[in-house]
Amino acid sequence: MKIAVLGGDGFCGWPTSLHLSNLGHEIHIIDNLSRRWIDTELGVQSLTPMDSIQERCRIWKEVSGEKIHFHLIDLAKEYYRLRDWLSENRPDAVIHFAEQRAAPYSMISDRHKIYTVDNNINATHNLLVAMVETGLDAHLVHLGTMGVYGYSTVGAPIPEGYLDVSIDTPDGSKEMEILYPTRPGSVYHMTKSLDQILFQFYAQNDGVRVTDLHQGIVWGTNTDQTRRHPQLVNRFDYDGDYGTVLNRFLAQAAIGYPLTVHGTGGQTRAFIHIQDTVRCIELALKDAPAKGDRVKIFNQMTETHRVRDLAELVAKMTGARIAYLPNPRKEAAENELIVKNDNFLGLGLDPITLQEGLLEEVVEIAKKFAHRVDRKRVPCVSAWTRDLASRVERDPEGKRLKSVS
Ligand code: NAD
Ligand code: USQ
Repeated sequence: MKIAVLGGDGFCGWPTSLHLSNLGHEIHIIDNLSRRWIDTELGVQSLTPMDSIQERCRIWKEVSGEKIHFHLIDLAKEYYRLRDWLSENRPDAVIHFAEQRAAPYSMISDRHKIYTVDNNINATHNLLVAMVETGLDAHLVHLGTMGVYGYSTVGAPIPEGYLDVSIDTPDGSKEMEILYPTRPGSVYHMTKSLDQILFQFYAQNDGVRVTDLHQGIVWGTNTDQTRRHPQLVNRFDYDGDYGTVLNRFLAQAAIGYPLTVHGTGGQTRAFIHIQDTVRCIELALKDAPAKGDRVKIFNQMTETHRVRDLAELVAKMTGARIAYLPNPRKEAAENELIVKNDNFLGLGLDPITLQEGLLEEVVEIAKKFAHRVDRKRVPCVSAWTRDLASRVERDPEGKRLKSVS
Protein backbone atom coordinates (compact mmCIF):
# COMPACT_ATOMS: atom_id res chain seq x y z
CA MET A 1 0.00 0.00 0.00
CA LYS A 2 0.98 3.62 -0.41
CA ILE A 3 0.63 5.08 3.09
CA ALA A 4 0.83 8.71 4.25
CA VAL A 5 2.04 8.90 7.85
CA LEU A 6 1.06 12.33 9.18
CA GLY A 7 3.26 13.17 12.17
CA GLY A 8 5.71 10.45 11.13
CA ASP A 9 8.65 12.23 12.80
CA GLY A 10 7.15 11.77 16.27
CA PHE A 11 7.46 9.20 19.05
CA CYS A 12 4.73 6.89 17.68
CA GLY A 13 4.93 7.96 14.03
CA TRP A 14 8.61 7.20 13.44
CA PRO A 15 8.60 3.54 14.58
CA THR A 16 5.26 3.05 12.78
CA SER A 17 6.80 4.36 9.55
CA LEU A 18 9.73 1.97 9.92
CA HIS A 19 7.47 -0.98 10.78
CA LEU A 20 5.24 -0.43 7.76
CA SER A 21 8.18 0.25 5.45
CA ASN A 22 9.73 -2.99 6.66
CA LEU A 23 6.53 -4.79 5.65
CA GLY A 24 7.01 -3.46 2.11
CA HIS A 25 4.58 -0.52 2.10
CA GLU A 26 5.49 2.76 0.36
CA ILE A 27 5.75 5.30 3.17
CA HIS A 28 5.36 9.07 2.89
CA ILE A 29 5.93 10.99 6.11
CA ILE A 30 4.20 14.36 6.29
CA ASP A 31 5.29 16.47 9.26
CA ASN A 32 5.85 20.16 10.00
CA LEU A 33 8.51 19.30 12.62
CA SER A 34 6.59 21.36 15.20
CA ARG A 35 7.51 18.88 17.93
CA ARG A 36 11.19 19.64 17.37
CA TRP A 37 10.37 23.35 17.56
CA ILE A 38 8.53 22.79 20.87
CA ASP A 39 11.72 21.17 22.24
CA THR A 40 13.47 24.41 21.35
CA GLU A 41 10.72 26.50 22.94
CA LEU A 42 10.90 24.49 26.17
CA GLY A 43 14.70 24.31 26.14
CA VAL A 44 14.66 20.55 26.42
CA GLN A 45 15.63 17.67 24.17
CA SER A 46 14.81 14.03 23.66
CA LEU A 47 16.80 11.87 26.08
CA THR A 48 17.93 9.85 23.07
CA PRO A 49 19.87 11.82 20.45
CA MET A 50 17.60 12.21 17.42
CA ASP A 51 18.96 12.94 14.00
CA SER A 52 17.11 15.09 11.47
CA ILE A 53 14.23 13.34 9.73
CA GLN A 54 16.15 13.44 6.44
CA GLU A 55 19.14 11.74 8.08
CA ARG A 56 16.89 9.13 9.73
CA CYS A 57 15.39 8.30 6.32
CA ARG A 58 18.87 8.10 4.75
CA ILE A 59 20.03 5.61 7.41
CA TRP A 60 16.86 3.52 6.97
CA LYS A 61 17.56 3.29 3.23
CA GLU A 62 21.11 2.11 4.00
CA VAL A 63 19.93 -0.44 6.57
CA SER A 64 16.86 -1.80 4.78
CA GLY A 65 17.13 -0.75 1.14
CA GLU A 66 13.66 0.84 1.49
CA LYS A 67 12.98 4.51 0.81
CA ILE A 68 10.85 6.59 3.19
CA HIS A 69 9.78 9.90 1.65
CA PHE A 70 9.52 13.08 3.74
CA HIS A 71 7.29 16.09 3.00
CA LEU A 72 7.33 19.24 5.12
CA ILE A 73 3.69 20.34 5.35
CA ASP A 74 1.76 21.97 8.19
CA LEU A 75 -1.65 20.26 8.18
CA ALA A 76 -3.26 22.96 10.27
CA LYS A 77 -2.01 25.94 8.25
CA GLU A 78 -1.31 24.70 4.72
CA TYR A 79 -4.61 23.27 3.58
CA TYR A 80 -3.99 23.77 -0.14
CA ARG A 81 -0.57 22.11 -0.06
CA LEU A 82 -2.07 19.17 1.80
CA ARG A 83 -5.00 18.92 -0.63
CA ASP A 84 -2.70 19.06 -3.66
CA TRP A 85 -0.35 16.48 -2.17
CA LEU A 86 -3.24 14.07 -1.56
CA SER A 87 -4.66 14.73 -5.00
CA GLU A 88 -1.33 14.01 -6.74
CA ASN A 89 -0.20 11.08 -4.59
CA ARG A 90 -3.51 9.36 -3.79
CA PRO A 91 -2.40 7.17 -0.85
CA ASP A 92 -4.39 4.01 -0.02
CA ALA A 93 -4.24 4.82 3.68
CA VAL A 94 -3.56 7.89 5.80
CA ILE A 95 -2.37 7.48 9.39
CA HIS A 96 -2.93 10.64 11.41
CA PHE A 97 -0.59 11.18 14.37
CA ALA A 98 -0.05 14.89 13.67
CA GLU A 99 -1.36 16.68 16.73
CA GLN A 100 0.01 18.45 19.82
CA ARG A 101 -0.20 15.52 22.20
CA ALA A 102 0.87 16.61 25.69
CA ALA A 103 -1.79 17.41 28.28
CA PRO A 104 0.59 19.47 30.49
CA TYR A 105 1.84 21.49 27.47
CA SER A 106 -1.77 22.23 26.52
CA MET A 107 -2.36 23.70 30.01
CA ILE A 108 0.76 25.93 30.38
CA SER A 109 -0.91 29.22 29.41
CA ASP A 110 -3.67 30.75 27.30
CA ARG A 111 -1.29 30.69 24.31
CA HIS A 112 -0.69 26.95 24.69
CA LYS A 113 -4.41 26.22 25.04
CA ILE A 114 -5.18 28.19 21.89
CA TYR A 115 -2.30 26.65 19.96
CA THR A 116 -3.37 23.11 20.89
CA VAL A 117 -6.99 23.67 19.83
CA ASP A 118 -6.04 25.54 16.62
CA ASN A 119 -3.41 23.00 15.64
CA ASN A 120 -5.28 19.80 16.44
CA ILE A 121 -8.75 20.72 15.26
CA ASN A 122 -7.55 22.43 12.08
CA ALA A 123 -5.19 19.57 11.26
CA THR A 124 -7.96 16.97 11.57
CA HIS A 125 -10.60 19.07 9.84
CA ASN A 126 -8.30 20.14 6.98
CA LEU A 127 -7.43 16.50 6.40
CA LEU A 128 -11.09 15.43 6.25
CA VAL A 129 -12.06 18.30 3.95
CA ALA A 130 -9.09 17.57 1.66
CA MET A 131 -10.07 13.90 1.44
CA VAL A 132 -13.64 14.80 0.48
CA GLU A 133 -12.56 17.52 -1.95
CA THR A 134 -10.10 15.26 -3.78
CA GLY A 135 -12.50 12.29 -3.77
CA LEU A 136 -9.82 10.26 -2.05
CA ASP A 137 -11.26 7.00 -0.71
CA ALA A 138 -8.28 6.23 1.54
CA HIS A 139 -8.65 4.52 4.90
CA LEU A 140 -8.03 7.16 7.57
CA VAL A 141 -6.53 5.75 10.77
CA HIS A 142 -6.43 8.32 13.57
CA LEU A 143 -4.58 8.13 16.86
CA GLY A 144 -7.05 9.15 19.52
CA THR A 145 -6.81 8.62 23.24
CA MET A 146 -8.31 6.60 26.07
CA GLY A 147 -8.55 9.93 27.91
CA VAL A 148 -11.70 10.90 25.95
CA TYR A 149 -13.70 8.54 28.19
CA GLY A 150 -12.63 10.31 31.40
CA TYR A 151 -11.77 8.67 34.69
CA SER A 152 -14.95 8.71 36.73
CA THR A 153 -15.32 5.22 38.13
CA VAL A 154 -18.57 3.79 36.76
CA GLY A 155 -17.81 0.16 37.53
CA ALA A 156 -18.70 -1.06 34.04
CA PRO A 157 -15.99 -1.84 31.48
CA ILE A 158 -15.35 0.97 28.99
CA PRO A 159 -16.65 -0.22 25.61
CA GLU A 160 -14.88 0.44 22.32
CA GLY A 161 -16.23 3.90 21.52
CA TYR A 162 -19.98 3.31 21.55
CA LEU A 163 -22.54 2.89 24.28
CA ASP A 164 -25.93 1.19 24.04
CA VAL A 165 -28.53 3.34 25.75
CA SER A 166 -32.21 3.10 26.24
CA ILE A 167 -34.23 6.32 25.96
CA ASP A 168 -37.72 6.87 27.33
CA THR A 169 -40.04 8.12 24.56
CA PRO A 170 -43.82 8.73 24.67
CA ASP A 171 -44.13 5.38 22.81
CA GLY A 172 -42.01 3.47 25.29
CA SER A 173 -38.33 2.83 25.58
CA LYS A 174 -36.12 3.06 22.49
CA GLU A 175 -32.67 1.47 22.10
CA MET A 176 -29.87 3.59 20.65
CA GLU A 177 -26.16 3.43 20.16
CA ILE A 178 -24.30 6.68 20.91
CA LEU A 179 -20.67 7.75 21.04
CA TYR A 180 -19.51 7.11 24.61
CA PRO A 181 -19.97 10.45 26.41
CA THR A 182 -16.65 12.25 26.59
CA ARG A 183 -15.19 13.73 29.74
CA PRO A 184 -11.79 15.13 28.77
CA GLY A 185 -9.37 16.03 31.56
CA SER A 186 -7.23 18.63 29.72
CA VAL A 187 -7.40 20.95 26.72
CA TYR A 188 -5.40 18.37 24.78
CA HIS A 189 -7.84 15.58 25.64
CA MET A 190 -10.68 17.95 24.75
CA THR A 191 -9.31 18.28 21.18
CA LYS A 192 -9.43 14.49 20.84
CA SER A 193 -13.06 14.53 21.96
CA LEU A 194 -13.83 17.17 19.32
CA ASP A 195 -11.99 15.08 16.69
CA GLN A 196 -14.50 12.30 17.32
CA ILE A 197 -17.39 14.53 16.25
CA LEU A 198 -15.53 15.57 13.10
CA PHE A 199 -15.02 11.91 12.18
CA GLN A 200 -18.63 11.04 12.91
CA PHE A 201 -19.86 13.84 10.65
CA TYR A 202 -17.61 13.12 7.65
CA ALA A 203 -18.20 9.36 7.86
CA GLN A 204 -21.95 9.95 7.86
CA ASN A 205 -22.03 12.79 5.31
CA ASP A 206 -19.33 11.77 2.83
CA GLY A 207 -18.65 8.13 3.55
CA VAL A 208 -15.08 8.80 4.70
CA ARG A 209 -13.71 5.50 6.03
CA VAL A 210 -12.28 6.17 9.50
CA THR A 211 -10.74 4.05 12.23
CA ASP A 212 -10.16 5.93 15.48
CA LEU A 213 -7.69 4.26 17.83
CA HIS A 214 -8.27 5.22 21.45
CA GLN A 215 -4.75 4.66 22.64
CA GLY A 216 -3.50 4.40 26.22
CA ILE A 217 -0.19 5.78 27.51
CA VAL A 218 2.65 4.49 25.38
CA TRP A 219 5.80 3.30 27.14
CA GLY A 220 9.15 1.92 25.98
CA THR A 221 11.50 3.35 23.40
CA ASN A 222 12.65 0.99 20.74
CA THR A 223 11.02 -1.42 18.32
CA ASP A 224 12.53 -4.17 16.17
CA GLN A 225 13.31 -1.62 13.45
CA THR A 226 14.65 1.29 15.57
CA ARG A 227 17.12 -1.18 17.12
CA ARG A 228 18.67 -1.83 13.73
CA HIS A 229 20.93 1.25 13.85
CA PRO A 230 21.84 3.75 16.61
CA GLN A 231 20.68 6.62 14.38
CA LEU A 232 17.21 5.08 14.03
CA VAL A 233 16.62 5.38 17.78
CA ASN A 234 13.18 6.61 18.80
CA ARG A 235 12.65 9.86 20.68
CA PHE A 236 12.30 9.66 24.48
CA ASP A 237 10.59 12.44 26.39
CA TYR A 238 11.43 12.69 30.09
CA ASP A 239 10.54 16.33 30.84
CA GLY A 240 7.59 17.54 32.92
CA ASP A 241 5.50 18.54 29.90
CA TYR A 242 6.00 15.74 27.36
CA GLY A 243 7.36 12.83 29.38
CA THR A 244 4.65 10.26 30.14
CA VAL A 245 4.42 8.67 33.51
CA LEU A 246 6.09 5.25 33.16
CA ASN A 247 8.91 6.42 30.90
CA ARG A 248 9.48 9.30 33.32
CA PHE A 249 9.73 6.95 36.30
CA LEU A 250 12.23 4.77 34.41
CA ALA A 251 14.34 7.78 33.40
CA GLN A 252 14.13 9.23 36.92
CA ALA A 253 15.29 5.92 38.39
CA ALA A 254 18.23 5.88 35.98
CA ILE A 255 19.47 9.31 37.09
CA GLY A 256 18.83 8.89 40.82
CA TYR A 257 15.88 11.31 40.85
CA PRO A 258 12.90 10.60 43.13
CA LEU A 259 9.91 9.11 41.30
CA THR A 260 7.42 11.97 40.98
CA VAL A 261 4.01 10.56 41.94
CA HIS A 262 1.17 13.09 41.71
CA GLY A 263 -1.02 13.03 44.80
CA THR A 264 -1.58 9.56 46.22
CA GLY A 265 -0.82 7.94 42.86
CA GLY A 266 -4.30 6.42 42.92
CA GLN A 267 -4.89 7.32 39.26
CA THR A 268 -5.43 4.18 37.16
CA ARG A 269 -4.51 4.50 33.49
CA ALA A 270 -4.31 2.31 30.38
CA PHE A 271 -0.89 1.43 28.92
CA ILE A 272 0.61 -0.05 25.76
CA HIS A 273 4.20 -0.77 24.73
CA ILE A 274 5.49 1.06 21.63
CA GLN A 275 6.09 -2.29 19.89
CA ASP A 276 2.37 -3.08 20.28
CA THR A 277 1.42 0.40 19.03
CA VAL A 278 3.06 -0.27 15.66
CA ARG A 279 1.57 -3.77 15.50
CA CYS A 280 -1.94 -2.46 16.29
CA ILE A 281 -1.69 0.05 13.47
CA GLU A 282 -0.71 -2.72 11.08
CA LEU A 283 -3.75 -4.72 12.25
CA ALA A 284 -6.10 -1.73 11.98
CA LEU A 285 -4.94 -1.05 8.42
CA LYS A 286 -5.95 -4.59 7.43
CA ASP A 287 -9.43 -4.18 8.90
CA ALA A 288 -10.72 -1.04 7.15
CA PRO A 289 -14.37 -0.06 7.43
CA ALA A 290 -16.47 0.03 4.26
CA LYS A 291 -17.76 3.29 2.75
CA GLY A 292 -20.85 4.37 4.70
CA ASP A 293 -19.89 2.43 7.85
CA ARG A 294 -19.86 4.22 11.17
CA VAL A 295 -16.40 5.19 12.49
CA LYS A 296 -14.64 2.06 13.72
CA ILE A 297 -13.28 2.62 17.23
CA PHE A 298 -10.69 0.39 18.89
CA ASN A 299 -9.31 0.71 22.40
CA GLN A 300 -5.58 0.50 21.73
CA MET A 301 -4.28 -0.53 25.15
CA THR A 302 -3.08 -3.77 26.64
CA GLU A 303 -3.20 -3.33 30.44
CA THR A 304 -4.18 -0.92 33.19
CA HIS A 305 -2.06 0.14 36.15
CA ARG A 306 -2.31 2.45 39.12
CA VAL A 307 0.38 5.15 39.14
CA ARG A 308 1.61 4.32 42.67
CA ASP A 309 1.89 0.61 41.78
CA LEU A 310 4.10 1.55 38.82
CA ALA A 311 6.25 3.73 41.08
CA GLU A 312 6.57 0.89 43.60
CA LEU A 313 7.48 -1.57 40.86
CA VAL A 314 10.20 0.72 39.48
CA ALA A 315 11.44 1.54 42.99
CA LYS A 316 11.70 -2.16 43.86
CA MET A 317 13.55 -2.89 40.64
CA THR A 318 16.01 0.01 40.85
CA GLY A 319 16.14 1.13 44.49
CA ALA A 320 14.72 4.56 43.57
CA ARG A 321 12.97 6.73 46.19
CA ILE A 322 9.33 7.76 45.67
CA ALA A 323 8.21 11.38 46.20
CA TYR A 324 4.47 11.92 46.66
CA LEU A 325 3.87 15.46 45.36
CA PRO A 326 0.93 17.89 45.24
CA ASN A 327 -0.93 17.08 42.01
CA PRO A 328 -0.65 19.91 39.45
CA ARG A 329 -3.60 18.39 37.53
CA LYS A 330 -7.30 18.53 38.27
CA GLU A 331 -8.14 14.82 38.15
CA ALA A 332 -9.73 12.16 40.33
CA ALA A 333 -7.32 11.22 43.13
CA GLU A 334 -8.29 7.55 42.86
CA ASN A 335 -10.15 5.73 40.07
CA GLU A 336 -10.83 2.25 38.83
CA LEU A 337 -10.49 1.46 35.13
CA ILE A 338 -11.74 -1.59 33.28
CA VAL A 339 -11.36 -1.42 29.51
CA LYS A 340 -12.55 -3.65 26.71
CA ASN A 341 -9.94 -4.30 24.00
CA ASP A 342 -11.58 -7.28 22.28
CA ASN A 343 -11.22 -5.80 18.79
CA PHE A 344 -7.42 -5.98 18.69
CA LEU A 345 -7.32 -9.30 20.55
CA GLY A 346 -9.76 -10.61 17.95
CA LEU A 347 -7.44 -9.44 15.16
CA GLY A 348 -4.59 -11.44 16.68
CA LEU A 349 -2.75 -8.97 18.95
CA ASP A 350 -0.55 -10.85 21.43
CA PRO A 351 0.02 -8.12 24.03
CA ILE A 352 3.38 -7.25 25.50
CA THR A 353 2.80 -6.65 29.20
CA LEU A 354 5.05 -4.97 31.77
CA GLN A 355 8.05 -7.20 32.12
CA GLU A 356 11.15 -6.57 34.18
CA GLY A 357 13.31 -7.22 31.11
CA LEU A 358 11.63 -4.51 29.08
CA LEU A 359 11.56 -2.08 31.98
CA GLU A 360 15.24 -2.75 32.53
CA GLU A 361 15.94 -2.08 28.86
CA VAL A 362 14.42 1.38 29.15
CA VAL A 363 16.42 2.10 32.32
CA GLU A 364 19.57 1.05 30.45
CA ILE A 365 18.76 3.48 27.61
CA ALA A 366 18.15 6.22 30.13
CA LYS A 367 21.44 5.45 31.93
CA LYS A 368 23.30 5.52 28.63
CA PHE A 369 22.03 9.01 27.84
CA ALA A 370 21.82 10.32 31.42
CA HIS A 371 24.36 13.04 30.59
CA ARG A 372 21.71 14.60 28.30
CA VAL A 373 19.18 15.07 31.14
CA ASP A 374 18.54 18.56 32.44
CA ARG A 375 17.29 17.87 35.99
CA LYS A 376 15.60 21.27 36.13
CA ARG A 377 13.23 20.09 33.37
CA VAL A 378 12.06 17.01 35.28
CA PRO A 379 9.38 18.52 37.59
CA CYS A 380 5.83 18.89 36.24
CA VAL A 381 5.05 22.57 36.80
CA SER A 382 2.18 23.09 34.35
CA ALA A 383 -0.86 23.40 36.62
CA TRP A 384 -4.47 22.99 35.56
CA THR A 385 -5.74 26.01 37.56
CA ARG A 386 -4.23 29.10 39.24
CA ASP A 387 -5.07 27.62 42.59
CA LEU A 388 -3.17 24.39 41.86
CA ALA A 389 -0.25 26.43 40.47
CA SER A 390 0.36 27.95 43.90
CA ARG A 391 0.95 24.45 45.36
CA VAL A 392 3.16 22.96 42.63
CA GLU A 393 6.37 21.34 43.92
CA ARG A 394 9.20 22.71 41.79
CA ASP A 395 11.93 20.94 43.71
CA PRO A 396 11.07 17.24 44.19
CA GLU A 397 14.74 16.51 44.93
CA GLY A 398 14.62 18.93 47.90
CA LYS A 399 17.91 20.51 46.82
CA ARG A 400 17.03 24.15 47.22
CA LEU A 401 17.10 25.94 50.57
CA LYS A 402 13.61 26.05 52.07
CA SER A 403 12.29 29.13 53.82
CA VAL A 404 11.53 28.53 57.51
CA SER A 405 9.77 31.82 58.18
P1 NAD B 1 4.70 13.43 19.02
O1 NAD B 1 4.50 14.84 19.48
O2 NAD B 1 5.99 12.76 19.32
O3 NAD B 1 4.45 13.36 17.43
C1 NAD B 1 3.50 14.13 16.76
C2 NAD B 1 4.10 14.54 15.42
O4 NAD B 1 3.13 15.31 14.69
C3 NAD B 1 5.35 15.43 15.59
O5 NAD B 1 6.39 14.94 14.78
C4 NAD B 1 4.87 16.80 15.14
O6 NAD B 1 5.91 17.58 14.55
C5 NAD B 1 3.76 16.46 14.15
N1 NAD B 1 2.74 17.52 14.02
C6 NAD B 1 2.03 18.12 15.00
N2 NAD B 1 1.21 19.05 14.47
C7 NAD B 1 1.38 19.02 13.12
C8 NAD B 1 0.83 19.75 12.05
N3 NAD B 1 -0.06 20.75 12.24
N4 NAD B 1 1.24 19.46 10.79
C9 NAD B 1 2.16 18.48 10.57
N5 NAD B 1 2.74 17.76 11.56
C10 NAD B 1 2.35 18.04 12.82
O7 NAD B 1 3.47 12.58 19.60
P2 NAD B 1 3.31 11.00 19.71
O8 NAD B 1 3.61 10.60 21.10
O9 NAD B 1 4.00 10.34 18.60
O10 NAD B 1 1.74 10.86 19.50
C11 NAD B 1 1.21 10.68 18.20
C12 NAD B 1 -0.30 10.65 18.28
O11 NAD B 1 -0.70 9.57 19.12
C13 NAD B 1 -0.90 11.92 18.87
O12 NAD B 1 -2.01 12.34 18.14
C14 NAD B 1 -1.29 11.51 20.27
O13 NAD B 1 -2.42 12.22 20.68
C15 NAD B 1 -1.55 10.03 20.14
N6 NAD B 1 -1.27 9.31 21.39
C16 NAD B 1 -0.02 9.31 21.94
C17 NAD B 1 0.22 8.62 23.12
C18 NAD B 1 1.55 8.61 23.81
O14 NAD B 1 1.66 8.09 24.94
N7 NAD B 1 2.61 9.12 23.21
C19 NAD B 1 -0.84 7.93 23.73
C20 NAD B 1 -2.11 7.95 23.15
C21 NAD B 1 -2.31 8.65 21.97
N1 USQ C 1 1.72 11.44 36.57
C1 USQ C 1 2.42 11.31 37.77
N2 USQ C 1 3.71 11.68 37.79
C2 USQ C 1 4.37 12.17 36.68
C3 USQ C 1 3.65 12.27 35.47
C4 USQ C 1 2.33 11.91 35.46
O1 USQ C 1 1.88 10.88 38.79
O2 USQ C 1 5.56 12.48 36.79
C5 USQ C 1 0.30 11.04 36.53
C6 USQ C 1 -0.63 12.10 35.98
O3 USQ C 1 -1.05 12.99 36.99
C7 USQ C 1 -1.75 11.26 35.38
C8 USQ C 1 -1.05 9.99 34.92
O4 USQ C 1 0.20 9.97 35.62
O5 USQ C 1 -2.65 10.90 36.37
C9 USQ C 1 -0.81 9.91 33.44
O6 USQ C 1 -0.09 11.04 32.99
P1 USQ C 1 0.74 10.99 31.62
O7 USQ C 1 1.42 12.32 31.44
O8 USQ C 1 1.58 9.77 31.59
O9 USQ C 1 -0.41 10.75 30.54
P2 USQ C 1 -1.50 11.73 29.88
O10 USQ C 1 -1.36 13.12 30.34
O11 USQ C 1 -2.83 11.09 30.10
O12 USQ C 1 -1.14 11.72 28.34
C10 USQ C 1 -0.45 10.65 27.69
C11 USQ C 1 -0.03 11.16 26.32
C12 USQ C 1 -1.26 11.54 25.51
C13 USQ C 1 -2.21 10.35 25.43
C14 USQ C 1 -2.56 9.83 26.81
C15 USQ C 1 -3.30 8.50 26.77
O13 USQ C 1 0.83 12.30 26.46
O14 USQ C 1 -0.87 11.91 24.18
O15 USQ C 1 -3.39 10.70 24.79
O16 USQ C 1 -1.32 9.55 27.54
S1 USQ C 1 -4.46 8.37 28.08
O17 USQ C 1 -3.78 8.67 29.34
O18 USQ C 1 -4.94 7.01 28.06
O19 USQ C 1 -5.47 9.35 27.82
